[in-house]
Amino acid sequence: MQFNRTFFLSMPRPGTYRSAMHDLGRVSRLFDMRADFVGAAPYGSGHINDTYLARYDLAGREVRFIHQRINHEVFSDPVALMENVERVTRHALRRLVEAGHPEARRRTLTTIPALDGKPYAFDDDGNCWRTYPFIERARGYDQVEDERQPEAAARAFGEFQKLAADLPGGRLNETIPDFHHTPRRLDTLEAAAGDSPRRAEAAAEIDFALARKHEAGRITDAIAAGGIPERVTHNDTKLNNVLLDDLTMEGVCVIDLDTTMPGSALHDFGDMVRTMCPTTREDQADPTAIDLRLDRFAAVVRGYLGTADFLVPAEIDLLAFSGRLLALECGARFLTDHLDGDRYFKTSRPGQNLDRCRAQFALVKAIENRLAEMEDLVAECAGKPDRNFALGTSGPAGRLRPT
Ligand code: ADP
Ligand code: GN1
Ligand code: MG
Repeated sequence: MQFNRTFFLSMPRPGTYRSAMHDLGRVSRLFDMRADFVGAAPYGSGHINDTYLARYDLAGREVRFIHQRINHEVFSDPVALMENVERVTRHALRRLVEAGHPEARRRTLTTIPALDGKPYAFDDDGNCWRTYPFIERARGYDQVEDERQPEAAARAFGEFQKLAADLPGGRLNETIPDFHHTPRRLDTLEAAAGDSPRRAEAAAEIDFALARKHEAGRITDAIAAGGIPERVTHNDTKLNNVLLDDLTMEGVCVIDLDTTMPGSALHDFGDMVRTMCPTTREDQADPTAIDLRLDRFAAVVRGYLGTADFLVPAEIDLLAFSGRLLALECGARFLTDHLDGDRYFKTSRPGQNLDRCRAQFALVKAIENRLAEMEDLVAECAGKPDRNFALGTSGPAGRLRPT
């Protein structure tokens, strides 16, 4: 679609505009809640959907749910998306129940049916809504606050991939085609830079990204050549997309399943490195403050390899590189959005996407400086004999520690 960027730059961001207008009491009546709606407020710091925490009264007891409007500008087919979510969550619940997990319904998202029994409902304005039970006594973190978090989160994402590996019923729908096709992301950046009024202020960042074009295809090329297998992957494994237990800091529930679809384990791992290893937050305005914590990287490797015991050597070889690639890809996406007038990612202040981009690119540089050490850490951990833990048995005794 052709559009005039100057016009878009002057428009309010669509997501913000609509958030203010949602009537959650009406949304609640689309679902078979079996409890009385009390109130709701915006919740969380996700960049894409409109998320509300809703309070209900169930015979005098407060129960909480998440109502979420799926961003249909980002996800063009919310029904196909919800078909994936339903398949993956039902499979996860079945496996957890079979394994006798005492908290099966806290360990996976489950959907509350709409009045017609479907796991989603459309409102009169054409918005697609879904409802999840609120996972209590756990939360997501925008940046690492406790050194137990990187290993626990990586372990949970590894378990999620393992659980999804034997998903019955054929290939999942692709909710966003080419989501992690880094070379195409760089092409899109180049096109956005071409006619953006914000091009000059971001010239250094545009050059930084395009100078790395030659290696952007390393993972996609390996997938195309058959060296890296397609798997069911999460594709958005940032730290705040796994809820960690308030007391134990253990990974409780992997959330944000909108991009769970065919993909590469490397993209999931790279996104973990990107969000769990830096010293600062994602939109850190001063990129010189950003560095990479190698101890956190070792923890992510331990947690992930401790559960993801299915990786082939070609995947293991590219794990460290994937962190660098995903930081580059995500930085390029933030930059593209800045050049496009902040239409994709939610922002709360002007220039936030450019700050996010600069932070990612500082991380790319930090990883480039330490890539050899990171590769050594992966090799050391991968070479250990016992990194295979069954679902739900990920206690401290089973953890790998590089010696
Ligand atoms: P987005 O795609 O916008 O990132 P998410 O699905 O990640 O949306 O949800 C946004 C935030 O809402 C999450 O980061 C998390 O804090 C919270 N959240 C979402 N679902 C649940 C849930 N079922 N229980 C508890 N918190 C949730
Ligand atoms: C978005 O939805 P959220 O906030 O968990 C984005 C990811 C980015 C991330 C950057 C569907 O994740 O791809 O890596 O922001 N999700 C989508 O923080 O584009
Ligand atoms: Mg999210």
